[in-house]
Amino acid sequence: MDMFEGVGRRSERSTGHFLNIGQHSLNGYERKVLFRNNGDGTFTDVAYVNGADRVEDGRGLSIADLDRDGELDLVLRNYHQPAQLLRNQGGAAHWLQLVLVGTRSNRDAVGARVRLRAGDRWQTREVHAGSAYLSQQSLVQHFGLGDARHADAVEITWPSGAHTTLGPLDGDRRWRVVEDGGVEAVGH
Ligand SMILES: [Ca+2]
Ligand SMILES: [Ca+2]
Repeated sequence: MDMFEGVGRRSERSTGHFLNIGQHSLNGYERKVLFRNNGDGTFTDVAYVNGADRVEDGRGLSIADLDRDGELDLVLRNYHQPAQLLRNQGGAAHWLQLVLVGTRSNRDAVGARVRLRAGDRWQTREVHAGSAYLSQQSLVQHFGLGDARHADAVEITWPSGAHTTLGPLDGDRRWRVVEDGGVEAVGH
């Protein structure tokens, strides 16, 4: 997966300006970074070319596909500065999203582990409650498929210990999967 890291330093409460504590600062006017997963164990910072290298005093971060176009967007919560929405206007890569509904497990399926294979590439995601500082990411599990139009296999391990195996599943769709139940497309 790709990673976004919000860094910043405390701004003065009344003016919103950054405090200048000179060389005593453990951080500084750091710009935020957005790491692209190169798929070979390395990452490249692509924040500048994507306009994500913000300098506000960041705190919370939520990642969700807010406009349902298959691209993950970012919501940043800043300290004494307005929140920001970084809307992803990326490329034409394929994707697949899963909404997990627990029955024997908790309804949001928090704790579930999902493995997805597209071609020879495996990806793993886990459903978390609380994903960043004072923040919650979407419970919809998003997988980038790259050039693949579908997922060959999806394996879900539910918190109850139950297993669900699916596939192939068409990409560029959101699928709803019920524990001990069926799977249905719930949107594009
Ligand atoms: Ca989006
Ligand atoms: Ca978009």
